[in-house]
Amino acid sequence: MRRAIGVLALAATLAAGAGCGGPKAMPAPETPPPSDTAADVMDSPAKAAAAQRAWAERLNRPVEWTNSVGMRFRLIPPGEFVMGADDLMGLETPHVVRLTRPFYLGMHEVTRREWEAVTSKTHSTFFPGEDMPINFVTWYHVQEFLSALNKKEKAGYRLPTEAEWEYAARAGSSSSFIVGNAMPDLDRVAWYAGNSGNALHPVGRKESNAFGLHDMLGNVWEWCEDFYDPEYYGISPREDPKNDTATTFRYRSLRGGAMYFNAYLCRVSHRAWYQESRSEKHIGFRVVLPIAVESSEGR
Ligand SMILES: [Ca+2]
Repeated sequence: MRRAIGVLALAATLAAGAGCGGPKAMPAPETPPPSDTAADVMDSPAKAAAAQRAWAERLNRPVEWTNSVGMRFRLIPPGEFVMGADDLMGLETPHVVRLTRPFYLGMHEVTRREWEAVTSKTHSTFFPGEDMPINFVTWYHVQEFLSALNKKEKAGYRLPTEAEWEYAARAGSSSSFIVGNAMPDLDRVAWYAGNSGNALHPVGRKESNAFGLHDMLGNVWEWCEDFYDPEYYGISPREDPKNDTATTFRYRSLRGGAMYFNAYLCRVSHRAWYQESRSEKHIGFRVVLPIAVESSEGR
């Protein structure tokens, strides 16, 4: 545990110094949530998987969808969950969050092949391989990728909010490592310091969660949309929280841990941060495609 805090403190110091359906376009304007939505309480993986199937049917959309550049997505149903956990530093205080809209989330971290297909540029050459997660990306690099992807598909792709990320990663689980709380459980779902050989690995080689998402824990740390504020969830709204207030050093939230880091930092509730203008070999991302919901589809 001492190492975990040390790594966290180092990160802060650095930042302070520093369906299987076929490809098709899916424009997705943001729309208000149905006013009578009664969110499912996602308190078990089985319930999460059932809600995913039910919402796919309700929306007449596939559970799994592939876009025009081959990026695969899983449908994430709206729902309510307990975000956070009791942790050593009091940064993860448990609180109830309700997400009111369904969305698609990348099944994998964005890969080098996908990055080059969207931007027509080579980026990082660290840990080469087409199926490796793209790395060494700043938050701004990610915005450039999203802009190019949105132009290509005439859609509204974006980063997940921190709440969306944790909700999707848990997929109904209350365990630290999604499939359990022990080290063998983390081994099943993540590349981390204990099994990665200090290297990135091709995406999708570890077990998925109940929503069908891979590598939410470990491999690359994943940028989120929110500015990082350690106290945000003490004042955040219950529904669809997102911190848009810039902090002094423009920290953005990072989630999931990475291949260089120990198990404590790869817990599903762990909150990390980094300056948006900085990049590292262990930082990448995955993307959200919002799904428009007609009011008649509400409950
Ligand atoms: Ca990851």
